[in-house]
Parts: sequence; C-alpha cells; structure tokens
Amino acid sequence: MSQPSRQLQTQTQKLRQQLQEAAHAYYVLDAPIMEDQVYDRLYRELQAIEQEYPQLISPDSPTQRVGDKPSAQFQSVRHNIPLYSLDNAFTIAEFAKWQDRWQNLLDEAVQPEYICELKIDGSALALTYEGGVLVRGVTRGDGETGEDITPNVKTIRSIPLRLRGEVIPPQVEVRGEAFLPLETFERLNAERQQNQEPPLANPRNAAAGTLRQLDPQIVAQRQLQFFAYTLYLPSDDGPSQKGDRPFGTHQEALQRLQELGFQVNPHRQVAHSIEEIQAYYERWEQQRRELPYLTDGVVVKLNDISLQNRLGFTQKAPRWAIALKYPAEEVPTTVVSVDFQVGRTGAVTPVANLTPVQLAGTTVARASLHNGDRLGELDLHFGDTVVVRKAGDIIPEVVRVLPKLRPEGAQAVQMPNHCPECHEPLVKPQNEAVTRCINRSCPAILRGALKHWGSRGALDIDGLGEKLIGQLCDRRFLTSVADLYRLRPEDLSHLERLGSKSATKLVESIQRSKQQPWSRVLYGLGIRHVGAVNAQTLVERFPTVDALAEARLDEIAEIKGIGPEIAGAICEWFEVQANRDLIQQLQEVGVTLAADDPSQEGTVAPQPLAGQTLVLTGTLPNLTRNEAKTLIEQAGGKVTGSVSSKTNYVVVGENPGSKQAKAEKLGIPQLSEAQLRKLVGLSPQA
Ligand code: 1X8
Repeated sequence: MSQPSRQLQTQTQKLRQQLQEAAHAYYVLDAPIMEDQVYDRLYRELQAIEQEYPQLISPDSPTQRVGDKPSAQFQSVRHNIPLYSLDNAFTIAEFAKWQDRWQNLLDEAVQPEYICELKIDGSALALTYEGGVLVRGVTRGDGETGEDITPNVKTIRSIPLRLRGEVIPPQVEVRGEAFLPLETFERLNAERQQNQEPPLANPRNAAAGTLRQLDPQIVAQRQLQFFAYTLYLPSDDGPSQKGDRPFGTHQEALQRLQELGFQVNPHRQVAHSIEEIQAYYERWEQQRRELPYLTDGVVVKLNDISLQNRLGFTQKAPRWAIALKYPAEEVPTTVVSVDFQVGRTGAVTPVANLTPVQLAGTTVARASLHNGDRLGELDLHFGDTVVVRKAGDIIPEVVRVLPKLRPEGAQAVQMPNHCPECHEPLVKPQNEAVTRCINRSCPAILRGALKHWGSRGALDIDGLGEKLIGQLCDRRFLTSVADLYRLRPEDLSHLERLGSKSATKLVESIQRSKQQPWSRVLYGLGIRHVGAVNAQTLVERFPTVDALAEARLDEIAEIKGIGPEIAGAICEWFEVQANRDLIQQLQEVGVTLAADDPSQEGTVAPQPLAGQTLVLTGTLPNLTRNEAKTLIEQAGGKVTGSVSSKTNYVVVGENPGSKQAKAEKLGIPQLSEAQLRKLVGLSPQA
C-alpha cells in the first residue's frame, strides 16, 4: 500500500473540515455556505482520496456517516422505503457499464426495455395519501430520514390535496421533484434586488431553500411546481390491492399518476437499445435549453417493475435506474495564479490560471477576469475557489468567488501599477473599466499590432503566427509592422522550427500582402473604433492615406455611420508623430495606401446580404467569430446574438449551441462556412 504524502494528509483534513462546516451550516443552522455542486465535488474528492489511501479514513469523516442531522425545526420522519439518490453516468460508455452490471446480476438473459425521463433539477419529495387525502409531505433528507414539511407542500398547486378518480387506494406514496420554474426564479431575483436582498444562487437551491421555509405564506408566494415520477401502492408483495388497477411497468405507473391528478413530465420515451438512449440523451442536451425549468440529465429506468423488484437497491441507490448527466456548465475550481495580458490597444486583461477542470465537454485551465473593476467586484484572492462558466459559446470566465473556502492568509489579487511587459506606469481613466499601458513602444502592444496586421480581416499574412512574432520581436528583427516588409528568408532561417522552405513562403506571403487594398491596411493599423466595416466606409470617402490624415474631425464625423467618437480617435492617431513615421515607412516599403481606382470609390460593393439578419453558432472551420461577422457586415448583413423568427440564416459550425436547435424548430435555413462564403461572393475554400 502506498503512503500518502504530508501534503495529501493536510489536504484530506482540510476537505473534511470544509465539508463538516458546510453540512452544519446547511442542516443545523439552515444557512447554507456552500453550493451543492461544490459540496458534491469536495465530497467526491475526499471519497477518491480515501479510496486510494484507506489508512486516511477517520471515523468522523463525512463519508463515514450515513446521514447528516436534519434541522431541529421540522419533525424528522423516517421514509418507509428509502428515498435514494440515483447513481450517475456521465457518458454513454458509463451507461453501457451499468447495463452490463445489472444484466450480470440476473441468471438469465433479459432484453432491456427502458424508459427515459428528464432529470429535473429540483428537490425530491415523498407524499403520503391516506384514504385519498394528502397527509404528509417529507423532504429527501439523507435518504433514510427526511423532514415533515406538510404545510409547505400543501402550497404547491400541482400537488393534489385529494387524489382524483373513482377507485382510490387506501394508502399511497408518491415521489417526485419540486422545482422553481425559471421565469419565477428570475422574477424572484429581480424583486430581491429591488429590496436589496442578496440574490438566490440558482433555481435548485431556491427550491430547496423555499421548501424549508418556516412560513408557508412565503412558500406559497414562490409558486413551486411538482413533477411526480414514482408511485408506491401499499402491498409489499404485489402492486394490486383493494380494487386498484395493477401496473406492471413504470410507464403504466406514470399513467396512473396522471389519472390520480399529478403532473407528470410529458417528455418520456421507451427505449430498447443504447443507441436509442444516446439519441434521447443528445436530443435533450440541446432541447432542454428551451424548457421553462432546469434539467441536469436524463433518468433511465428499467420499465418492468418485477425486474426492478428483483434487482432492488445497493447501499445507496436503486440498481434498476441511473442518471445520465449532462456536463456541468458552471463548475468550481481553484485559482493557481493570475497573468496580466497586454493587448494591442494596451488594455491589460487579468487572466486566471486554474486547476484544470472539465467544463461543458472541454478541459479549462484559464479564465478571463475581464478588467480591474471586475477583479475588484470579485474580491479575488490567490488560491480562491471560484465558479467558472463558458461565456458566450467559447471563452471561460470567472463568475463568482466562494470566499468561505479561501485559504488562510491568502493575498488579494490586484491590478499591477506598472506594465508587466515594459514596466512603464499603467493608466486607468476614472470612468473606464480598462487599465492601459500607454507606452507606444511596449513590446506587448507591438506584438498585438503585428498579430492584428497579419490577421485574416486585415493584411491576411499566412504563417505569421503568435510564436513567430514573439521570436522576431525578441531578436529585434521587428520593431514596427513596416519591418515585416524588410525581412529576408535568411533572417528567419535561424528561428526555431522554421525550415528554409517555410521561411521563403512566409516572406512571399508578406510581400504579397502589399497588394491588399487600402481599406484592409486602414483596418490593419488598429486605430481604435476602426473595424473592418468602418475602414471600408472611410476609404470610400478618403481614397488615400493623405486625404484621411489631413481630414478635419468634422469632415470625418459627418460620414454616415462614423460620428464624432470614431472621428476623434482617427484624428488623435494621425497627430502622433510615431504613427506618421509608420505611414511614411509603409509608403517606402510599398504597402497600398490608396484605393486602386479612384473612380471606383463611392460605388458600393454588391451587398448580397443587405437587410438580412444572421446568427452564428459553434466554431467555424476557418473563420473566427469576428471574421465571420465582418464578412457578413461587409455584405450588408447584420449579426445578432439570438435566434428569433426575424433571423434569416443561422451559420452553424462545430459544437453548435442551442441556437441550432432553435433554428431547426423555427425552420430557419442553416449555412455552413463554405455556404456563407459562397453567398457573399468569396470562394468557398479559405
Ligand atoms: C430523481 C429524479 C428522478 C426523475 C426526475 N428528476 C429527478 N431529479 C425521474 O425519475 N423522472 S428519479 C430521482 C431519484 O430517484 N432520486
């Protein structure tokens, strides 16, 4: 048996302490200090350590306790049949293992008939009816013992106080999930904000917290709902008694629940193979985003009740059911360190380096902290546990800090006063969130400027990557974008991992870029607010660099779509001597600084997407999101963030989000990148 390190022993102890504190706060004080997700993660971490090093298990470990103590304020009630949670699978492969497991437990081969249901992200309840009347509602608690919250349960309108129908079994237990619809959750939080109360973290916690409110009046206001999913009739040895219709399958039980007056989730489906289960799982991964409540997976059960009874339960879960969960879209992790990145505009962005975690299907090790203001709001400290989320579809961000888990003596993360690259003082205007380096010869700004210059929407220089730019700047081959045009293949030959053939090719593509039109050069200069679309507009009015450099602010500002802010940025740019010098040098090396054919200026390029609205989803094979947006805008189209009936096309890349599902639902035509390129008059290949 291997020995745990000292560090692991300390970590184990700390995990235990954190879990105990959280459980006490939750169960005894009724004032949770930790999100369920975080608790689960820490619990599993501890379990994993103890499994590997059994010598670390102590009798007081939270893993050694069957259940934690319920609050003294509600009466404890023992469940007649334990209200277990389900075992989880996170992939179809894990599901297949579970299938093998239950099949191996039986002595004969059984063709599975499954029933798939949505897993509702709420709070489980057990309801007892006697003579058809609701007499008791109990929370899950630890699975063996829950809390009697009958007065609260009675406020849930989708729970019948009296069962419907002619034939009512004398004693019935119904189980299901109480939940807070998303709309109600949002309304509640808006109200709380108005009353300056702290917001509820998520609908699941809100539902659980609501059910344990001491005042049923408050519970009633929260408008919880309930989906029933289990029906127990009194007899232990058979489902039928005293005239009640028997049921042999779970599907029939759900039907019976509906007849008795319960709301049963309509999106259930019988399946006979792993392929069918996978299809259901994948379909709902997208479609669940359009549901008015949260789901965190699907539940798959054996449909045959006698088979369920034969398989029974393990120590903590039924053997005949499994939760097939979706990857979390918000997960906790810890901040290891923070980098401060300086972009081409000089803006300093704090970026957290994280202990890597799985998030929505990818491993995340870095997350944006946006800017100094955001950093201050978060009150981030080194070593903090934070919750990260995918922002938009791509870049992860830190959404909140969990200060209760902060290591003792942790230092606050602060924006630096000096540029991490050139060590000059940084500036932060009072009314702006962004901290900037304003040193025009800061190497980080130069690298950013070069990267932007070579990007697809600008001079489009193939092979001019970030690494290469870094090496060339370090060796002083590049001190401005104009230096690119003075590079010779032999200058590149002693760089790492660049053969003479690639060196020649790169120099060729740099030289070729001189032919790019003036509008792209203007965009490539990286003047604030001058994106690809504005550059195009400006070039139509100012066909040469000299015309633009000499233009007065009001002449620029009066152009439709430009305005004083952009005009101001342009004038400021040309006032700087270093920038005028750069233009001079670009002229010398032969970069295009005037429109080809002045007579063509003012004739607007054909606009195949004029008046059309497009939505982007997923990762495109060649174009970045910005490039696709620019392409669409140059063709007269508009890009919006969400699909509606007004959307004309949805451009779909790899791993599309819910937008594709929505497009399908609304019957909106979908385009691939190649189809988009064709539509705007480009060759379909990049
Ligand atoms: C929990 C849940 C179940 C179902 C839906 N949502 C849940 N959260 C279902 O069976 N449709 S079953 C369950 C449990 O047994 N712990």
